[in-house]
Parts: sequence; structure tokens; C-alpha cells
Amino acid sequence: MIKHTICRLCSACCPVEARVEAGRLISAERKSFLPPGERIICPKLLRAPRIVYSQKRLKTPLIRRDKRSGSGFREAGWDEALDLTAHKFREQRKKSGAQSIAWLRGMAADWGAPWDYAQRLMNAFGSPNSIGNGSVCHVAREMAHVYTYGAMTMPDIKNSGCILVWGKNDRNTSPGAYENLLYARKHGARIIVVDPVKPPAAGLADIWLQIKPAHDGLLAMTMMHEIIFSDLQDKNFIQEHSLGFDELQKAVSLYPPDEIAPLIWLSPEKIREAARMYVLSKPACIVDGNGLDMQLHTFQATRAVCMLRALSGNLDRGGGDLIPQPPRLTDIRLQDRLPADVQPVTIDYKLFSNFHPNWGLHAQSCLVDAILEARPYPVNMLVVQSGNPAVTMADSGRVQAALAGLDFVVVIDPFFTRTAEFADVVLPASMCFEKTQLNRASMRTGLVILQDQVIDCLPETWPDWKIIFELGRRLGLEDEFSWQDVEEAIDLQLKPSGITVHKLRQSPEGIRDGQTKFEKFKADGFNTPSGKVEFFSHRLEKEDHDPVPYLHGRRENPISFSANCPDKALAGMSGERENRFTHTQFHLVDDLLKPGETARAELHPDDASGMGIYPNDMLSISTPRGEIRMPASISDRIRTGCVLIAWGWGEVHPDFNLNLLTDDNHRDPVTSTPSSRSFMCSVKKLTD
Ligand SMILES: Nc1nc2c(c(=O)[nH]1)N[C@H]1C(S)=C(S)[C@@H](COP(=O)(O)OP(=O)(O)OC[C@H]3O[C@@H](n4cnc5c(=O)[nH]c(N)nc54)[C@H](O)[C@@H]3O)O[C@H]1N2
Ligand SMILES: Nc1nc2c(c(=O)[nH]1)N[C@H]1C(S)=C(S)[C@@H](COP(=O)(O)OP(=O)(O)OC[C@H]3O[C@@H](n4cnc5c(=O)[nH]c(N)nc54)[C@H](O)[C@@H]3O)O[C@H]1N2
Ligand code: SF4
Ligand SMILES: [Mo]
Repeated sequence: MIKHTICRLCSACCPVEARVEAGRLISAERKSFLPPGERIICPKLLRAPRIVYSQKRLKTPLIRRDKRSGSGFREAGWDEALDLTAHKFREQRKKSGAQSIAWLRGMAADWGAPWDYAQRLMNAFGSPNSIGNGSVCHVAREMAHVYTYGAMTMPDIKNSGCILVWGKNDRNTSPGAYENLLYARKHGARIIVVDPVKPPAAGLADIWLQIKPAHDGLLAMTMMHEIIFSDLQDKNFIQEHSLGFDELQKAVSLYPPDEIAPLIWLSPEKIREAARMYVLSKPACIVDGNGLDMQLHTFQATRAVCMLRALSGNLDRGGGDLIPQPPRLTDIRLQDRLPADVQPVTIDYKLFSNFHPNWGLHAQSCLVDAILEARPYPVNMLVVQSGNPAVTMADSGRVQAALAGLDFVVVIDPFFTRTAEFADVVLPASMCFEKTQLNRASMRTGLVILQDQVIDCLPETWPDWKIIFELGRRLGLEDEFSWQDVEEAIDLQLKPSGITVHKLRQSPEGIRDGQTKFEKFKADGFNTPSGKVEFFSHRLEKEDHDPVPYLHGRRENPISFSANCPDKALAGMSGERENRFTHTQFHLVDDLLKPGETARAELHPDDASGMGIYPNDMLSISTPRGEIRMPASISDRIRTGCVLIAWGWGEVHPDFNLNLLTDDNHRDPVTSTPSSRSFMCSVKKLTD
């Protein structure tokens, strides 16, 4: 039998058809507008049955025998594990107040609607500290969009005449979007790629700007310089719909391509050519990605990139960058139940904590400050849902010390991870094909598609929603969690749109809340305080942030540990997301890994020969934070002066955990983002 759902093995959230026989998942196929032979195959989806039925799935809740002696776990039933968790919630609240309990959410919890249940539980219980990982992911980038034109745009790739791909590798991370790029290319679109590593899209590109890692903000300023001082901007749009163009022009004047190009490893001619191609091709769109995230200048660099969309007049125009029309939803988070006098631990990043009505809190590094340094106050108990922070947060050494120092830790995950090693209670979660939920990522277009349960939950695993509802009831929140099943909760969430789970099941391709419209700003303005595109932001100025990006001619190098680093240090780069893996997940799934395959650190041939390094030599890579070891490989897809270190392998072995090298001492002042993507490091050969 074929069943329709959304795959959530990574955050691409692809609509898929699952083949189910006798209640077992047999295979699954991503839906696509391309004929089968031309589609991109997702290796994770291809192995979905192996992942779902992996022998390594947790089969029962686990409770630690004795915290003090650090002894192992014993198996337990759900009642015992949830009763103990609820007891600890109450005990902790009595001892130090509800705010001393935090809930940390990782990538797999979905962006939004189901995550709302955990926030509802925490808010009703009295703790403001439900925290996501958006400071290192797209939420920080989203804030830059919102502070420029009120919403995070969606590139209309398929209908575009020129696509500027900026730090995004959709071939590996979002195959549906890459299929749109292939289609646009076939139909004549120009492609420009900005990436320090050669991604597959560079093979299709007219221009590939192999930028110095983390220097994107400076590049965006030089491109704006070329556009504005050649008078190529969309003057009508700017006149009618923007604020602060003169201030922007003043800032941009400090970034002439000739002066800046050598600092960012590019030629001024190529920068000019790219800026002209982008602004003169109509319509054009910008696909920005996680290459802009995890940088110390994430917010201002992304804001500068966003401004290109406004200068070129492509906002909310077909083939350009569309302003989303999300469906109407009920806010079920009960934020009004929080005590007025308790601030979240993220309070130092006030604007980021409040920038969007849907997102909640994402300055995740603040949680570590609270646990280790009682800053702004202590957190002693933590629930980790669908994340592996022991490996994925910056400065793993510090994060692991924080996890070890907590009084009580609950981990909700289908697998026993490195983070679970710090737990007192481990709750076995069901995976995506085993549960029904709303998918906010797939709702940005206004189209609601149901992620529907296609197989029964594996024995003794529970979906996240059920774990949260049952824990809520045990905390005396029966009224807040009176729903019998998740369908009831989803119907309430969707109520303003008139869409129901029943209707969604009858329309597996999705239901749209409202008609798609272009150039909505003409009637409604932009969703900013001025109703215009804000090149200059009074909101930022009021909080002492630069109101215009790179206002004072700043040119400093944002790669961490740049100051006083050894002469021979290389720019360490967190490696690509392979399409086989999702962060720390799936490395040990049979068949995804070829025999003998392992994590690698890639060096440019010139650097390797200069250091006498050959393929497979074991390397020691170190920063002031720590050391890791990986065998070398040699590749010319990166520049000299860089080392590309495989990402996500820290779950397989601590020697491979590249976040042992990263810095969490310095953060983007607006979004708290640490520079987990780029850091100066020393590379040494250990053996021949
Ligand atoms: N240096 C460096 N650091 C990075 C990154 C990088 O590229 N380089 N990437 C950053 C980014 S963008 C992100 S988003 C984060 C990701 O950080 P995490 O979210 O911590 O990453 P994952 O390893 O994907 O962990 C997801 C966990 O959820 C579990 N899981 C899967 N499905 C479910 C489910 O349905 N329910 C529950 N409860 N659990 C489930 C998985 O088994 C896994 O343990 O890492 C960030 N950190
Ligand atoms: N297969 C798979 N798919 C995934 C995930 C996964 O782990 N595996 N994770 C999901 C998640 S949580 C996320 S956030 C998305 C992210 O998906 P993407 O946005 O595509 O992110 P990445 O693949 O990390 O990086 C994109 C590109 O940025 C480049 N880059 C690195 N440093 C820089 C820089 O300094 N400047 C510029 N301009 N580019 C740079 C990289 O070389 C890479 O080609 O993918 C999602 N999809
Ligand atoms: S790209 Fe991600 S969401 Fe899409 S099918 Fe593959 S694993 Fe699933
Ligand atoms: Mo992410």
C-alpha cells in the first residue's frame, strides 16, 4: 500500500510516498516534478527501512542506576520513567524555581508546530527556558531577513533568470530545491555561486566566487558598491519602498572592490562581473544557506546579502525572492502563563529572543553559561529532545562539562547518543514515519501538507507529542494536555485556516490557506516598523547594534582564533553535510558507509606537499580549545591555507568531534552565534 507523508530524516522535509506492506515500511520515494531518471536520489531515504528498523534503536526507557558512582542504566517501563521525570520537575521547582529547568531542542524536533507542545508544557509549568538551536541554524539568518524586509524570503528558483547561490549546497541538503536549480539552468538561467569549497552547483555556474571562509559580509558590501556606484539599483522600488538608502550608500562607499577583493581572496573583476550579472538579469533570486550561519558576523553579513534583493528590485516578484504567506495558526504555547518577573537565560540577546512570534528562544549557548556560570542564574535540570548537543554545540569540552554538572538530565531520542551518556533518564522516541505532525518548514508557502504516520510506532517507543502530553498530565497540566491524540491538537492549531487533519488526509498534496500573491508590499507594505525595506534600522540602533551593516568600515577577520595564531595555522572549516548523513546521525547504518570508510580532513595539494602529508596520514588538528585526530585526504576543491574537516563524525568517535576545536567565547552580538564553521587551527602529521 502507498501512503503519503513527509520525510523528516533531515530538515529538508520532502513529501514522500511510502510503500507499506503488512504494517512494515518497505521503501519510500521522494515526490518530484522531474521524470524518475532525472531525479536526485536521497541515500538516507533509500535506506529508510534500515534506519527505522535498526538494531540500535532504543527499545525501552532507561534509568541511571546511581548518579554519584556514574554507574550504568537499567531498563524501565514508561510509567516509572515518566513518574520519576515528573517528580524531578516538581522537586527542582520547589528547590530553585521552575526557571532552573530548561528544555533544549535539536534539529529533529521539527521547526515549529510540534515544538510548540514542549513550549506549552514549560510555559504552563512556569519556566521560560525552552531553547532551540536556531542560533547556529537558519533562525539567526531568518532574523536578518526579518530586520530588513519583515520575513524570510523564499527564492523562486524554478522561474528565475539568475540564481545567486550563497553558502547553500542543496544537492546534498535539499534535493527538491536542487532539482529546481537544474530545471532553471536547463531553461537558460544564469547561476552564480559563492562558496569557499567547490559544491556541485559550482559545476553548473557561470561564476563561482571562491571566497575566503566567513568573509561574506565584506563581499556583499563590495557587490553593493559596484551596483550603487554604477547606478544599477532599482530606483523606483528604493524610492517608494525603502528607508535609509543614503546611509547604506555611505557605508557601502567604504568597500570598493579593488581594496576589499584581496582581503577576501577574490579578484575585483570577478566581484564586479558577479554583481552586474545578478543585478542586470531579471528576475533574479538569492538562495542563501547555512554557509552564512555559524559565523561571528552572521547577522550583519546576512543583512548585507538581504539588501541585494532590495537593491535589485526582486523582492516578492515572480522568479525573485518571495515573501511567504504562512497559513493562519492558533498559538498554543501559553506564553501568557509565564510569571512576569522571570526572564529567560537568553535575555542578553533580547532582540533575537523576540524577533518573531513563532520561533521562541534560540540563543542556545546561553544555556551553557547558565549551567556552568549561573549566568544570568543557575539551570540545574535539562530535557534534551531530538538533539545531540554533546557533539553538535560549539566547544564540546565546555558543553560536556555542563551536561556532567547538571543535577538531572532527560534525553528523548530514538538512539543512545553521546548526549544520552550524560542522562539520568532516556526516553525512546519514535521516528518520523511513526508519527503524525504538522510541518512548519513545509508550510512557508501557505501550503499545509500533513506528516502522517505510515507505520505503527516500534514497540515501546513513543512519538514526541505523546511523551510531552503524558509528562504534562503527570505535572498536573491535565487541562492543558486534555487532547486524546495528536490529531485533536493539530486541528486546534490549524483552526483559523479552516483546514483539518481529516481534510489533509484526503489531500496528500496539501491544502493552501489563501491564494498565492506577488508584490504584496504594494498594498500591505513590508512587515517592518516603517512598513518599508529597512536599509537603516532604528530598532537595531536603539539597542546599540549597527543600524546599517558594516557601518564604520569594519574589516576585521571573523574566523575565530585569528588573533595571535601561529604562522603556519590553517583556516579550519567545518565540512560539508553529505547527503548520506544528517549531522551526527546515520553514520553507522549498514550500507551508508563503505567498508573502511572514515572521517577525513582535506588539504589542498600544495599545503599537503609543503607539509609532507600524503593521503591517509594521521593528522592532529588543534586549536586553543582542544585536539582531534583524523586521516588526511588531498583535494583541490578547497584553497591553499584551508583544511576542510569532516562534520558530524563525533558520534562515531570522540577523536573525530570537530566541535572540540570550536570557540564559544566570542559570539555574534545580535544572535549569540559562535563561529562553529571556521576557526584557525594547527595541523600536524602524526604518522607516515
Ligand atoms: N561545527 C559544526 N557544528 C554544527 C554544525 C556544523 O555544520 N558544524 N551544524 C549546526 C546545525 S545547522 C544544526 S541544525 C545542529 C544540529 O544539531 P543536533 O540537532 O544536535 O543534530 P543531530 O545530530 O541531527 O541530532 C538529532 C538527534 O535527534 C534524534 N532524532 C531523530 N529523529 C527524532 C525524533 O523523531 N524524535 C526525537 N526525540 N529525536 C529524534 C537523532 O537520533 C539525533 O540524536 O548542529 C549544529 N552544529
Ligand atoms: N544530507 C543532509 N541534509 C541536511 C542536513 C544534514 O545534516 N545532512 N542538515 C539540515 C540542516 S539542520 C541544515 S541547517 C541544512 C543546511 O544546508 P545548507 O544550507 O546547504 O548548508 P551546508 O551544506 O552546511 O553549507 C552550504 C554551503 O556553504 C558553504 N560554506 C562553508 N563556509 C562558507 C562561508 O564562509 N561562506 C560561504 N558563502 N559558504 C560557505 C559550504 O561549503 C557548503 O557548500 O541542511 C539540512 N539538510
Ligand atoms: S533530503 Fe532529507 S527529508 Fe528529503 S528525503 Fe532525504 S532524508 Fe528525507
Ligand atoms: Mo541546521
